[in-house]
Amino acid sequence: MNDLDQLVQAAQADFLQAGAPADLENAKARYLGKAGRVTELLKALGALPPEEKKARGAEINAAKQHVEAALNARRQALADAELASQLKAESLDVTLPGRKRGEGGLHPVSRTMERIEAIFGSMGFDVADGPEIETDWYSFTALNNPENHPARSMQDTFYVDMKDAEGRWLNLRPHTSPMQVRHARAHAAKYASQADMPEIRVIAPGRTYRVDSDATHSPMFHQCEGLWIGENVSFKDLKAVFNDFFRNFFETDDLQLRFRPSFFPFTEPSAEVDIAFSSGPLKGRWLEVAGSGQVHPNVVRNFGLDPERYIGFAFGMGPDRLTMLRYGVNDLRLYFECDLRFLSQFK
Ligand code: 2U9
Repeated sequence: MNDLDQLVQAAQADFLQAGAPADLENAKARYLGKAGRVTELLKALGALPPEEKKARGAEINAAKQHVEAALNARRQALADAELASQLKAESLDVTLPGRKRGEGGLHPVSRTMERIEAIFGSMGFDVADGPEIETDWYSFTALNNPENHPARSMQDTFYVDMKDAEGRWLNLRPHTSPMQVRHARAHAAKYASQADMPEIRVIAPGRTYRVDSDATHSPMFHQCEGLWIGENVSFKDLKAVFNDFFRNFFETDDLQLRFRPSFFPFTEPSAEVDIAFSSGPLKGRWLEVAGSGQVHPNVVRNFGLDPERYIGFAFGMGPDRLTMLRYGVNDLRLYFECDLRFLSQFK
């Protein structure tokens, strides 16, 4: 093997050793750079006698071409390896199923609230909205609760350690009645002459708070109350409203309604309302679903209306419980656990 063959072999081995483009360029300089081995050989040609120069020059050039070919081959190999590893790192399996965007849904209690609003809306009821932090007057006094009524106690009602601008203690409303008082007072105040005042027909759905927490009670729960006040509104109308409402809500006519005498400070007479289905899983059981009554004259007076002229009824129900009955939910705590296995059933 002559010196040129050895040089080509050495260059090929060096280039193969280079693991990165920068190493390869350094190796190239050792052969083809200004002071590289091939360049030195070409420079040495000048010292040869003319008759040897041509043949030796041709041999060196042939060797140089082999070195350049080895260099280019290694460059290509390194570039190919780089591309392959890049492709591997960014690999995309186009056969994988697409990622779906999760589809949300309303909470079952929100669905019930919307359902209640829609059904009462179809019967001509407005929907009232109002503050969850209330004054004593709206939560209790306006509703004919005596000063010493137990509902006012700290065992039953959450108080806020703060008074309003007029020095009245604030509480988290224990029912949605304050909204109806506000609505009724605003309604009455709008009509200077009560002669042309339209009837008050309103429901008040929303969050309510009581000091109560166990398997069937949550300190935050929902209520929907309703109020219908006019010059000639009677228990007969209340019965018709409930009949329509519960048949619509539970989507069945297989349903009986029962009124049981009861007591509330804000209504007189008062009644609890039970329903019983004549088919289905709850067949034959009386279920308490609402409270109701004829609005107490003192409460009507607190609306700013004359109780000798205006009369009507009010009712209250618990959307949390209505949701349990409608969907067969057996544990109140499921509402608050944010478990998608439960929630995704209500889409
Ligand atoms: C005004 C006057 C009277 C609302 C009424 C009830 C009877 C009642 C309970 C049912 C289930 C509360 O969520 S619950 O536990 N409610 O029994 N509520 S009458 O009476 C009113 C409302 C507003 C101005």
